[in-house]
Amino acid sequence: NKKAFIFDLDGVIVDTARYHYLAWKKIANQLGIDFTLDHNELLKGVSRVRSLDIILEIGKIDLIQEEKEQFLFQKNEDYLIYITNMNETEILPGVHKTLQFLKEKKQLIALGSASKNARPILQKTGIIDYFDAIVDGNDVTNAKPDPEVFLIAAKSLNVLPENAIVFEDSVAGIQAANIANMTSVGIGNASVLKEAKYTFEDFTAIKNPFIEFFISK
Ligand code: B16
Ligand code: MG
Repeated sequence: NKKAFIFDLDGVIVDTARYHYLAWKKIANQLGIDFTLDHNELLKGVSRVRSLDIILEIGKIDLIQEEKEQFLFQKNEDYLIYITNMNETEILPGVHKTLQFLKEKKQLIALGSASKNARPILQKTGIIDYFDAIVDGNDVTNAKPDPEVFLIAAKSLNVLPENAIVFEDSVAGIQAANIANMTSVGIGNASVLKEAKYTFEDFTAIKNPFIEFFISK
């Protein structure tokens, strides 16, 4: 059975989750909202538009559409500055080794990210050629926890959802993978990613036998 290994981007392949956080925190502070790391968990994996709405809900603030668009624009401008000089050193530990191993085993690899900035990041970090399919925020209408992004990725590789394995750092993304009937693998804190089928601190903790287990399933 053909398998697909679907990677989220932010917080899984690269530590851009930190840049998203800094850019949103600046906006929250401008709005007088005390924005914590716990709040930030709610934003992970969620689209840009939905992220702003969550921040406004936290602060119980109503904005008119023009004001929202201004903040969305500012968020992305600040984020783009953070990612301008990204390079291969920002690939998270163990990711390269895992991608390499999957390629050696002739497995299909996809990206399933909510971000509209995914492609330039894969290019800057030099790993774009590993991916047989790239599905990102420009290709979907429904944000995670909706499974759309992962379902499109599996479909474009001609792989059934039950034969897809998703690596995710966000609660919304784990939920999306579960709803899609895929195997969810949480990357990060197991007490946050409780709904994941498996959880690992990072990719250095994922050993080859774990991957081989899915390949042979
Ligand atoms: P952008 P992922 C998500 O990427 C981030 O986790 C989330 O924090 C961000 O708001 C979203 O992308 C949209 O990103 O503003 O660049 O379009 O984790 O799904 O790779
Ligand atoms: Mg993520």
